[in-house]
Amino acid sequence: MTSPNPHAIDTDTLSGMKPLRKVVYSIGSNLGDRQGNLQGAVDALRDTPDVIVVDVSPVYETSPVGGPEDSPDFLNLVVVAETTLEPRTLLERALAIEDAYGRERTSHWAPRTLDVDLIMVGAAVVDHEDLRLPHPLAHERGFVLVPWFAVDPQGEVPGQGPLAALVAEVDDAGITRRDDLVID
Ligand code: PH2
Ligand code: MG
Ligand code: MG
Repeated sequence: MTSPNPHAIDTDTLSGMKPLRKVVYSIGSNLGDRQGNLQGAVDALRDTPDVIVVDVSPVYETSPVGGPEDSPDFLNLVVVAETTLEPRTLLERALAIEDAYGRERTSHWAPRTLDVDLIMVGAAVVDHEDLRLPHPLAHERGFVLVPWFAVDPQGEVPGQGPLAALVAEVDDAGITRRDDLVID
């Protein structure tokens, strides 16, 4: 809230504090030790300074959307966290985590050991070649919306609306919850 007093001291600025913003990641794997890769990505996010993991969704087995004809099924989950980091720092961290799990950057849709996608960072709107926020396809992807809604039923995709409404519209064929695959 803006103070009615224009001379009021902004204590947040004085103390160097940055606001905590909600950050949502979609994580997927369809190559190698899929569950191990997801666990590693979650561990790496938990180990990231200034990222506080709030919720990890259940694991879902999902049919590949796009990609080559013979693309294997994915395991997907969503991580909800709070952070003081900037979107670009969060993206760099995501790419570093992918690299640590043997991600090869061949073709855009090739099967991958690990994909860590930034879905939203607070109300941030970013439109750069390598970073778009909110993720421009998140609101129509069941493998993002279904896991996310399971842990954040009040959540929203900024500019697109509540998850509850988006999930109700999305095609959830080929999305199976795998409660036998537990991520710590
Ligand atoms: N990721 C993609 C393309 N297609 N399909 C599923 N089911 N899960 C994904 O994570 C996924 C995808 C691009 O990153
Ligand atoms: Mg992706
Ligand atoms: Mg990606």
